[in-house]
Amino acid sequence: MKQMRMLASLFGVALVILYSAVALSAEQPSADSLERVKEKLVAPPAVPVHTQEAKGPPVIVRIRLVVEEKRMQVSSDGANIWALTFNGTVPGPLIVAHQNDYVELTLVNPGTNTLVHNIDFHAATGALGGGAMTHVAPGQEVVLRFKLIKSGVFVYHCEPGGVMTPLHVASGMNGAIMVLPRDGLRDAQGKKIHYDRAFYIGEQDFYLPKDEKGAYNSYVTPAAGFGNMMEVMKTLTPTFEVFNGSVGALTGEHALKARVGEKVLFIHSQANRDTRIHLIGGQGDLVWRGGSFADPPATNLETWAVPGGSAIAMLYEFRQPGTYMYLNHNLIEAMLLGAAAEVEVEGAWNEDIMKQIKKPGPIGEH
Ligand SMILES: [Cu+2]
Repeated sequence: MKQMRMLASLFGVALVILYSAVALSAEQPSADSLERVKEKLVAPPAVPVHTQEAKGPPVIVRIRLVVEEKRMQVSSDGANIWALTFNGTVPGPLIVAHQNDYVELTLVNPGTNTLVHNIDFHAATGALGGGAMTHVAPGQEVVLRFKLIKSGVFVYHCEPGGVMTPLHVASGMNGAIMVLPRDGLRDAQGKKIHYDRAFYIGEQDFYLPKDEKGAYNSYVTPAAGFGNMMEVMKTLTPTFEVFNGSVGALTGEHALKARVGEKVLFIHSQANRDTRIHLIGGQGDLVWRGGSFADPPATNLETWAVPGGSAIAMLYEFRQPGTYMYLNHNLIEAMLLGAAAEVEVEGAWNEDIMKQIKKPGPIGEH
């Protein structure tokens, strides 16, 4: 009898173990066996080489982000900052993957740095977007894998905790990830749509302390400037509001390039502060409001909001050649603080869409 009971309880234990194993494999299939693909990250506004539609089953996208604390010029009048960066640029590189892929991130904090950093992916689920699992002191690295369960464009940023979080984010430590639907993008009618090129623009608010004479301060270490920087931050008035790290980073010889007839995808992020984007001489053909690719895009918007802490995508087909301005349509921030880019578009002028009937000249009869 005693033996029977023991056998029964052993059988019960075995059943529980078997059931748990089945339940575990049914609910949480292991990603360990998936193909691992290395993604070569590039400096914005460039985007990494990618396919718009997934070419098969989900993969593990391997990326490497190296934290670089570096001095950067913000404008030609001496404004500078100890930028806290992912891979040396503000914003950090755009990551591209597809829904249901996994990201395997190696976050490296070299021993030459001075601060603890981590990363919060708005595209990740749980543990503060990975922030709770990725704190790395100088000289450490960490590897995190997370599944991309939702499609869209999302911000990532450093999030060490407390006042360090806004200090690091406002020092440039943010970027974006684009999670494409597996079968690519669709327009407002649900028809498949392809883009011919893509640009990543990260808008950044900087809060730079000055001395009594009005000259910009420079500091020996990032932390040495934090106290003064916090005083400027509390005014909620940025000293600069720039695209891709500095005034003029995307204008003049650094202007973005496109051709008439091309569909261009603009990915725009702002990790901290609301902005509103406008293309002078055009309209947003398709705007994925809030960055979600699961919702139909809005059409023909003159200006589109990018709430602080988000990224959005806008697709525009250029119909006329010339130099376009792409800017934050708080025009004070665009023209006085730096939030403007240029797009140089080549091609033939379409006189049906616009024609100068009379050149500027003396006032008379027409
Ligand atoms: Cu950081």
